[in-house]
Amino acid sequence: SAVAAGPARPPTPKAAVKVPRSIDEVDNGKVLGFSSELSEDHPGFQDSAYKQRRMHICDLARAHRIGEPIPRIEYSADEVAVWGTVLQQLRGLLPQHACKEFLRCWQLFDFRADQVPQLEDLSQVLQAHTGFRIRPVAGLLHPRDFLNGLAFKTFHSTQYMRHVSRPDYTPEPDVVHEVIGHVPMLADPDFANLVQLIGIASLGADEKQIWHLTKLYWYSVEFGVVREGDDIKAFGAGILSSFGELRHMAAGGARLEPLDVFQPQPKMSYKDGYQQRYAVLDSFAAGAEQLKAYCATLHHTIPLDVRIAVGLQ
Ligand code: HBI
Ligand code: FE
Repeated sequence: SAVAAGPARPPTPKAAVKVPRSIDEVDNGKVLGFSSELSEDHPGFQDSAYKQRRMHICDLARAHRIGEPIPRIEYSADEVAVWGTVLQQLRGLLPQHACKEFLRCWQLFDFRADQVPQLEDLSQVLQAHTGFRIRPVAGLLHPRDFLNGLAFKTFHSTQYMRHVSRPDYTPEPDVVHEVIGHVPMLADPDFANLVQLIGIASLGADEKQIWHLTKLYWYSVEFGVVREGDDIKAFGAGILSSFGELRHMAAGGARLEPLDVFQPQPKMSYKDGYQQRYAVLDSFAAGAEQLKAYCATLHHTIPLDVRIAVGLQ
């Protein structure tokens, strides 16, 4: 009866979201993507030597600790050939279709077709320009951990190569996507600031907010385009690192809509070919202003020491 049940209990509070106080507290072990077995739609599914190689590189990532240099990988001739093929193809399209920030930062890196860049070297360049660092990871990281890492100016990057049978395609992030798509942009201060703000918004965010931020990340860092006068240029890594997607963008293959971080974002599509829609920024500074305003509407509190650690006033 009501009497025997005693006074009503306050509703059980939702499990508190853990806010990491430094990058060491961001877990890089919860990987959502492919396990060692891959799956039927992965180009390396039937190639046991490939799976072993990929797992070996993933194991190195799992063993890595912040502060240690990122292990150098001796890439095989096949792996270098894949890298070289993609680099050569993209070199034909990027000068015309990548944003000016990308092209400026690209020159810092001096990529060569006969050598896969080492994450440790790239991380050093980024640290010198924007303070961003690279942390190796074994695959698609849990969105909360991935986004939290950005708050601490840490970009989690895979280090294994896509399968040699499909230089133009990968169903998961790989070192080509990270190095060509993400790394140069992270050397640009305005872009780096925007990315860090997405990360800061994720600290202590609830699951719904994490999902919204995942979509904002998708429609900006992965598939964003930016206005340059009358032109539209690519800054999203999913465009910059894909010959097909770049041509699709250049041909006006997707509709363009201004990015509005307060609006619900469209469903993301990973698998059905090229993007049907790109979100447009007027500039990275304008995108950052929007994100700051969005952060101010999030009602969770970030502990003071974390606010200081990430440079929030
Ligand atoms: N993990 N390694 C890696 N690379 C990404 O680009 C990535 C990720 N985990 C989640 C993720 N991207 C997005 O779904 C957003 O949550 C940011
Ligand atoms: Fe990516």
